[in-house]
Amino acid sequence: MAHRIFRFSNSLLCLLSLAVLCGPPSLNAEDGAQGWLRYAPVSPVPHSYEKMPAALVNLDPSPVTASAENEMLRGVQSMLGPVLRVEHRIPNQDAWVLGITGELHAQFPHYRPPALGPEAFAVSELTAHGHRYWLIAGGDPRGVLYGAFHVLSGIARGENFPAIEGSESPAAPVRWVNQWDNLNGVIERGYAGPSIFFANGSVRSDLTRAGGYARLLASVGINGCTINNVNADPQMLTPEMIHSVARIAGAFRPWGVSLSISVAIDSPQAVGGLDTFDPRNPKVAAWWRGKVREIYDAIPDFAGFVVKADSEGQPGPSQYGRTPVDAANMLADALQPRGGLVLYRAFVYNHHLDWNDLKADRARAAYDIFHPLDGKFAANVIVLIKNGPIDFQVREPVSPLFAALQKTNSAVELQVTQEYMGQGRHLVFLPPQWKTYLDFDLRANHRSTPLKDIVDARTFHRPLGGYVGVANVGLDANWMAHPLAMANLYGFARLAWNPNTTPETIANDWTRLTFGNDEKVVSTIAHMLLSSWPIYEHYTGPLGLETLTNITGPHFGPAPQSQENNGWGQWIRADRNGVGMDRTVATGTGFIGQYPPEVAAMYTSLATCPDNLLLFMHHEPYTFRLHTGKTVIQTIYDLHYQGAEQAAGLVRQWQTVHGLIDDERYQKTLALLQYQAGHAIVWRDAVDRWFENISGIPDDKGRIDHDPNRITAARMQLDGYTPVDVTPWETATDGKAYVCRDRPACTASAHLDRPAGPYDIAAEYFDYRQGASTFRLLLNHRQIATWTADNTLPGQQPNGDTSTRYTLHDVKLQPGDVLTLEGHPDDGEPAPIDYLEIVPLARSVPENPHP
Ligand code: GCV
Repeated sequence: MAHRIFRFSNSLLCLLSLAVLCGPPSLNAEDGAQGWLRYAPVSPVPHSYEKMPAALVNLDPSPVTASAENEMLRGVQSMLGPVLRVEHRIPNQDAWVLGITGELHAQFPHYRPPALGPEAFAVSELTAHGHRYWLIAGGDPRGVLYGAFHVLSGIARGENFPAIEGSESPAAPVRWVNQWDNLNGVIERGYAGPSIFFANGSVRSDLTRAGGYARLLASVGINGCTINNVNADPQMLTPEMIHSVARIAGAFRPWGVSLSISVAIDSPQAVGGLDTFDPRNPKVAAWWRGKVREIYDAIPDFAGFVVKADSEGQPGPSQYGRTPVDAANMLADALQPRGGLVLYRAFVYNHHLDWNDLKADRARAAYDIFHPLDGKFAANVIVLIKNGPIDFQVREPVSPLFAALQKTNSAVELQVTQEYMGQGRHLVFLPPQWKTYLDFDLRANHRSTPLKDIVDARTFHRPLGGYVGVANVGLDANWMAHPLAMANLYGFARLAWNPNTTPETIANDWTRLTFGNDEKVVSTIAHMLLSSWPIYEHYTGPLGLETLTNITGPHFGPAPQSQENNGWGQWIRADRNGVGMDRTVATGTGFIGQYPPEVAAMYTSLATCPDNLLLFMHHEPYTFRLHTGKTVIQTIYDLHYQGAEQAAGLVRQWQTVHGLIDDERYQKTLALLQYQAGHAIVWRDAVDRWFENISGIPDDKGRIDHDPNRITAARMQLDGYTPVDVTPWETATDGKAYVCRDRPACTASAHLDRPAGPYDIAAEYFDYRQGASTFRLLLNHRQIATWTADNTLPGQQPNGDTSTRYTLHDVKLQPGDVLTLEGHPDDGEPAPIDYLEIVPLARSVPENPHP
């Protein structure tokens, strides 16, 4: 084994490849459908590829290694030019050789591979009979496939072959994505179009996208996909549906992605004709055993069930006085003979909590319910625990349940779809957040026990563990709506494969695969990705306040008050004197006491509790000084201004890659970043107003509602526009929007008295999901801009979900100019407006809507 030089034995191929390789990088329009598997021509070609073998042999007969073989042919041709020649036995010339370790060893007796377990791979070069063979060895067919994708990814990122050599194995056996797809084709918390699996109550006839999804997943080592919503429809278990779902499993199979489904625990009653779903009832257990047999008859490699029960209105074992153990073990018993798993979600809580009870705490629920059950779950049950104790907020502490289940398999559930994180409209790269959780040392049993080691099943020596990402890709061409959001799916998979991968590596690799290897592009986009989570946290819910979004609505725009005074338990307990949940043992809900002692002590002490979780753990006066020396309230104000500025900075950074990437993805991303910059201002203003109002403490910089550049509708001359109350009030100036009703058009005009010069003019209006109002901006009665409010934001009212900014750049103004905003309502959308903002050019940032 040794030499690292490839040799194309066929000089024609070499010429062909050079022709491809020497061309300029492609800037053709791209819609993102290829994800990170673009296989764009590599230029310049790393030296080591100039002598790459021209032949390929696959020693293994399985469909999964056939995918590896086809992928190698496709990738090498697309990136480097030559069409590899397929051989059926080891040729008497240099060749790529794919196979399971034993198969390779049979051909090359002196091959000494590292011990490869299931799904592991090794890539190496071997010299035999005077030829060089590039071996992609797998511990099993999946390993071969992962090895092939590893090689192709290395080529795409411009790596030399030596850097691609080596062996890898996954950190944990369960690396699944969940889809929250409903049978009607709507995806709960999906932001990229309808389901790729279902439409109108059945499985889609065209499953091309399902196969494409499995290919993407396999390329980053994901080995399972749960195809339907955890709020499961019992219809999933009808014989017809099982038969149809088998087609999806067929689309996944060549990629080594096993199919699983979410099941409703009341299915025996809902579709099985029984009069009960009591898990201790033998009839019920027998029904599930029969159902499992039926499933395996149709899908022999079925992976198992995901269960959400006794949660948010889902039926559960508590209806019969039974526990999660009763329900999980009954299912596990049915699945066990076929090797199936039960992923039983710990997301079980009472959403009718008593807000007046200062001891009540939703964060306690998972631990309180599941900790007493430790050691009672069957060996093929995995308790699936959300990363934090609430619900995928912008920042939470790690769930203490992970440290408490020491005799039970556990897996971490992360959310790839950005439910609380901007919903495919805000750039938020989540691997840095996930890494914070995975690296967090829970100090179980006074030892180093980072979360990643617990779910990798190492800490407590469990047979099973892993990672589940709620992905929710949809039929949109680019899978996740925002062109940069696929970085989250990629990043989830990279961390599930190896949780020690750094966010920097993930950002860098994804950018290279998605946008090419231009160093300026890579450094700019990677930097944007890596800075995006803190930016979003700054302008939404910093200091452990959770996201502060509209939790009783679509979870998108700002609505801090929605956290309070209801049974959902996402309280921040803000009042005139202070803010935050007291979760201490001494005076609060006792949640902190669920952590192992060292972590509990760290969160209990104000001296050691980190600022970024302070208000999750403690109720403090607004004047409390953080470790930074600044007060809580001023920090809230300042971070919101900082975050909005930084969001505007993302636009400027993106503009520096103009011309260096394809225009289609450039323009789409630009529009989204401009929208985000505008929405960050909406967030900033709403949250800061709300806190100024409740605390009674003004911003020490006097910024809130005192922007000298703003002309609110109330101060303009109105023709037809009338005020309406906005709920929540803080999402519009003085709690009012101005709407145009019963008229074809209305106007709001302002006489400007600005020094002559160039300005950016921003119009803040409300864009409902339905209706496409048209706006015109007129300067001295001459139109200078027009746009249509045709975005599909989640709302039909003027509020923080719909407030949107349009900016016209570089307008020359003179003292005495008259600026008019004219709105034309459409289809029930009354062309609602809030204000105009006239910003001297040097200070302004571009922010247009219409992603
Ligand atoms: C699928 C949150 C989401 C729900 C989701 C639930 C869950 O409450 O808002 O849409 O339901 O989490 O994870 O089960």
